[in-house]
Amino acid sequence: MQIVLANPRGFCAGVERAIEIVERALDVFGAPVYVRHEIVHNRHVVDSLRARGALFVEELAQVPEHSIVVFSAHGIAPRVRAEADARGLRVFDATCPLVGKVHMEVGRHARDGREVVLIGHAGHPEIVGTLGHYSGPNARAIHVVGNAEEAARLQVRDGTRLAYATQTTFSIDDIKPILHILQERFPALTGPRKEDICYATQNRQSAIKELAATCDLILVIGSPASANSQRLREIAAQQHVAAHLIDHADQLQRAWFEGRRRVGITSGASTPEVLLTQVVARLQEWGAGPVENRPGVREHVVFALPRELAGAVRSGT
Ligand code: 10D
Ligand code: SF4
Repeated sequence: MQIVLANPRGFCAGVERAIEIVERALDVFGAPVYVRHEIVHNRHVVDSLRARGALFVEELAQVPEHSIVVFSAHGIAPRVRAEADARGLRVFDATCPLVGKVHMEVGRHARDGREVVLIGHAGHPEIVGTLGHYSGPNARAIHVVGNAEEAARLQVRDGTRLAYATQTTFSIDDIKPILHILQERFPALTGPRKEDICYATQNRQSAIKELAATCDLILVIGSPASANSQRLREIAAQQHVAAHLIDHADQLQRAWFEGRRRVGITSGASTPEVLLTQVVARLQEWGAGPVENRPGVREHVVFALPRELAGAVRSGT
């Protein structure tokens, strides 16, 4: 059995930055550093930071006044920032700048009086945060649409002043029929010049599609809460290739590999490379052959630390 690795895979620039923010905050201020929500949706990352003194909470009410708190990469609604300020918390915001860009778009639509279709998965923390940026007298004129059926059923107040925005990790294939239906129904629909689906999502989804075309089994390494990892598994399955999402090597089942000749492996944007290395090692213990690392798009995106944290790192306070 051959092993083929997708490229690019694993950490994106927003995840690298978010993890570094927690690590630098721990270096400068010591434990505990509170983190609102999992900094990224990966169990290994969260457990490692917890071992260093990060305390993960879902609500700021769980954070003592005047503590250090980091907001997760998925972003927050403005009311969360206001609550942090009211409680005297020192905040370092790890919201990915590309999620922040969608927040700004949605805020602008609200100010300009446009109704918004937010294409994404209802209840996901990124969507919850983005919804919060649509405020003002029109606050209820934003609608979450997750699939073509919901797009066909959508009722809006004024289809002539309608815009869309998307979750950054949505599927580049699944968005097409949704947009097609919306554009047919609401010809005046406006949107971002390019969809809000980020570069890292697009590159990982293209790479898995290419991989699935030549493999008879796909493994995606990522945690169940990770939307972008879930999308990678779905894209492989949509190509009629057996595909499993696993958190770590111990979840591998020998029966999956019977009769398989070429297994493709990738990892979500929040998955550390060490987890993939462990999966490859386990498959090789079970008799797999050498590893082919597929060529792919090179990513050069790097996001700077928030200015307040960079300053604190320099001064030590
Ligand atoms: O669930 P998800 O794919 O949105 O998040 P995860 O933490 O797995 O990956 C990073 C992606 C972010 C923060 C959304 F942009
Ligand atoms: Fe940012 Fe994209 Fe990574 Fe999300 S997946 S953290 S939007 S770079």
